[in-house]
Amino acid sequence: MSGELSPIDKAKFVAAKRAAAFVEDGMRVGLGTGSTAAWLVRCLGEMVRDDGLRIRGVPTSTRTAVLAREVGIEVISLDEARWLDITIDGADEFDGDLNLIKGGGGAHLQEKIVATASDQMIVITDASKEVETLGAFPLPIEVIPFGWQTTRALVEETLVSMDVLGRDISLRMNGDAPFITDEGNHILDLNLKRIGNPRQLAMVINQMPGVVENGLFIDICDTVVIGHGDGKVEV
Ligand code: ABF
Repeated sequence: MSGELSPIDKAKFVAAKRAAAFVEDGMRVGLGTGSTAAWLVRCLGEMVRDDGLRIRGVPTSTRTAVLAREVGIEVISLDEARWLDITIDGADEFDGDLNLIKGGGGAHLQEKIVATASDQMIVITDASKEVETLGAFPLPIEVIPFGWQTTRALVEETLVSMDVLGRDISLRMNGDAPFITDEGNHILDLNLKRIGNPRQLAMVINQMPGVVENGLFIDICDTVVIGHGDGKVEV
């Protein structure tokens, strides 16, 4: 499956392969979104096909659901599963406390619901996503389309009152039209540069009317599996 891969794909693949070893027969598994999580879904599909692994997967996006079915994983909804044994997903940034920024792929709402409903969350990543302080990657906020410009203004005012330095906020686009999430919402990307207090920021942002969910994952991730281009893996 891995063939001749570029170093970055090799790093993602080996992280996914290592994380797949955490999955045991009979588990209900949250399936993340993104290119790294796609490797995981393919690895699990191979284990289902070749090793007889029996799992039920809860995808965190439409595209992951399509891939999971394609590779032969039984797909169920979160409400059918109710609770999951494990969720494995990618991330855009992680820090030394295992706090994350997610949502670069536009799926952080479902990803956070699924990860929170799991006994454990494992993040799979390459080493480039490790940071001392979160925030170089723009923080995604999912907002409802109604009054999104008013919501953006409120987010901006709040950042000013919190003395957050970067306040560049953009509506995520898909070509000429606003990007639409699986839940029919828009995404605002906050270019903050540095998030001094991610816990506080996550709480404040989520209190605003119009905001559905932010991409900060605080105290949700239990383990990070880091893949390297030479095939080495750190857990
Ligand atoms: C998902 O996919 C997201 O939360 C994150 O934004 C993105 C990471 O993508 P990739 O693995 O392609 O870098 O995990």
